[in-house]
Amino acid sequence: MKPLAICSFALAALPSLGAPTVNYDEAKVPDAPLPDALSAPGGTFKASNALEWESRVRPKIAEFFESEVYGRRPPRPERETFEIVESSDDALGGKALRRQIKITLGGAKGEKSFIMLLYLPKSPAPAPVFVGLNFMGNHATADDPEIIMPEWVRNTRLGGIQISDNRPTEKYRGLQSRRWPYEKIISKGFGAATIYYCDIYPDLEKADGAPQSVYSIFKEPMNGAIAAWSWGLSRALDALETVPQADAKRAVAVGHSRLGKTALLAAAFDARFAGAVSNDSGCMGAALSRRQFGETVEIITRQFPFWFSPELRKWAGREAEMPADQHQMLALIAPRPLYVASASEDLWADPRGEFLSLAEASKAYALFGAKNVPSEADFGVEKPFAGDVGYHMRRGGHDILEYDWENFCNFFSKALPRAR
Ligand code: GTR
Repeated sequence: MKPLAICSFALAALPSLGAPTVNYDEAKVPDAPLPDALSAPGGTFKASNALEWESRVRPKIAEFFESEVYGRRPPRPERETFEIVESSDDALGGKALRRQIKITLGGAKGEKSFIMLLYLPKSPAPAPVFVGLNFMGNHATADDPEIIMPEWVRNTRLGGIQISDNRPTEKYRGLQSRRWPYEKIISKGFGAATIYYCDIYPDLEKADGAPQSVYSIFKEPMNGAIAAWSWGLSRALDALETVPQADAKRAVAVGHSRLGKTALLAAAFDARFAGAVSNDSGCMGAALSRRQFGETVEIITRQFPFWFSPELRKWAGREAEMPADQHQMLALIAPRPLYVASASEDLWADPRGEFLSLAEASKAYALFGAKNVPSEADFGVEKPFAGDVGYHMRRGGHDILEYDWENFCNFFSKALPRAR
């Protein structure tokens, strides 16, 4: 999609407002200095080593993002059960194991269940696993007749097929397989686990799906769809911990776009994730908010207020005053391996802002001894950087494709610790 088309779609979807201008001109990026990556919000204390970072800076940054940006993630549920409801040792043409695990979560006010689809390589040792949510139902991620469909889907249009009654359709089976190249992932020695994101929190896009979300099992009121989705990734990890052929200590949170924002939050707040991938996550994902390039706090909080803490709205148009920016969100993942991917035509997500954010976050990695971190010269189309953190900008538009996965696998093959 051309940037212009993305822009006019987004603006058309906005409620009537004095149309916000979307800036795609590098010369018009405000000259707003970034908060120091190693300083606590407010700039009172700067870490000069990893211990100071962990004890005096990191918790304050985490607190900022929970209270002002995403909302607080719910606690681990009181009751959790995992049931393998379908299994094959001969999936994907004999190359993989398939497990479908029903995850049931119980809280003070009820229960929620959904299914995690998992493919694993037939390897002698437990395999590292990419864990991500999907947009259209597990069955849309592969042309595999055994994949169980969700009970409810959001009304959407895909491959010319419109859903208007919230009922899943066989016609969606495999329609998003280009985004989930399982055979490639398996051939690289990784597993892949996925859950349909609306099973966790329905993304109604024009209204808040909170009443049907996982939040409904808790007594306490909660908000923020991204926080809920990221919490869902942690529940996927709980399930993975029960699968002997999966190495849950080497699980990498992955996601595209709004689900890339989600993957970052999951890894930032759940230290069990060994790493994270942000693909085209853009505004309130990897991209620096201060640049106000492409999507801004103003636009995203008008269009999707329920994705975030209600507090975020007050920073619309005041990005330069925000006590922390997204490079500090990325820094929360240090020293675990982090990969940020952009796409050259996806200006809405601000590729340069995503890259600069990663480069700044690398200062936190350096505190832990990282030496191979990106600099300005590493920003370019299809010249992947794979050091202590990773980055690439694929040629093309807003999507997650085999080229992206190939590079994620290459990076994490080296960056993840060896199996213990
Ligand atoms: C857009 C939103 C982006 C991104 C995207 C997506 O409408 O403005 O922040 O999250 O949706 O998830 O595809």
